Amino acid sequence: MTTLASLQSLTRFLALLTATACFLCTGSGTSAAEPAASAKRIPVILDTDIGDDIDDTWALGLLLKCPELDVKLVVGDYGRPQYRARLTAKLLEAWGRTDIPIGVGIEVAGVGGVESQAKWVGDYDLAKYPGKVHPDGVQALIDTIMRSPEPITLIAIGPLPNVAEALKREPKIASRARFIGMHGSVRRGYGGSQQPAAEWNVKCDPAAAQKVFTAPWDMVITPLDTCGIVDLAGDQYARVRDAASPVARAIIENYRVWAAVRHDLAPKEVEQRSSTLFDCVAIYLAVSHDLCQMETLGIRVTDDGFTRIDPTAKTMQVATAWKDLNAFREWMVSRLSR
Ligand SMILES: [Ca+2]
Repeated sequence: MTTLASLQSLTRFLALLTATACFLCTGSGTSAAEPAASAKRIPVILDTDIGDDIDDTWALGLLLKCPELDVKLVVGDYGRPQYRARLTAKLLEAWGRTDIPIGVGIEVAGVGGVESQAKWVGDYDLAKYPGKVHPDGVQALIDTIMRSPEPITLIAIGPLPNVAEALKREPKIASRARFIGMHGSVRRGYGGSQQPAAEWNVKCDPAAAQKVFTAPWDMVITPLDTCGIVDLAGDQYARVRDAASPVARAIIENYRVWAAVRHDLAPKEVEQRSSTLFDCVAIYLAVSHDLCQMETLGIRVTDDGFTRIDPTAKTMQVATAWKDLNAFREWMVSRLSR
């Protein structure tokens, strides 16, 4: 008995020693902004309504500035498939990232508004994109997830017709991917309003959102509560506006073109601040949750596009507040401006 007790004691001591060594090696203070060179990269797919609001263009640029993430595919969602694919292709070509495949999303009838970055896209010919273009972007999304040896992180930053269609064609994708979305409005609405809203990405296609929000995958969302109050101004904005990197330059060029078409901001304002950068928070959540207050909540999508807390609904991690919004802005600016 004495020998056994000693052995158990020694085993416990060795386990403690190992745990301590692991803690010291990984470092509790490792910064999300400075990933270890040896860290394994996370395979991701971006599903985006790029070309409508300008924040998707910022988010795509930010995604490429995250060495933690390995982009396997970018698919345009919510209709206008050729416009979104051509804009994505021209950006990726400008950024020297034509190794990234592009998926052409499904057509959606009745998508209104104008193609607000069409002037920047110009006469770009998608057939000349040096990388791979998948005419059936939904199938490419399914195949990329199903063929991946490790789980894919699907980052969705627009309405969800593609993702709902993918779940319909191949429900098994939900067991082989995790979902991170810029969706919903839980306790806050637009601009920090106390009144939750039917958030655009959900409201455009509530049935698609219901399908995605009930699929059996791990889900993380940034609703308006966190993403709806993110913008850049002053010195932080100027650092991106004046940065020499191709990513920053193309983002600002597109922002100016977009603003001239949309008239959301006066030309003078465009030189002083960004619009709301909702989608950039979803990119951040693929890298880290440290700067957000995360809650595990049951979320139900209503038929009119609201996202209500409901303890009987599927649970997900929800970024409901910022622990340090300015640190997030700094994280974003340091990446975009380098
Ligand atoms: Ca978007």
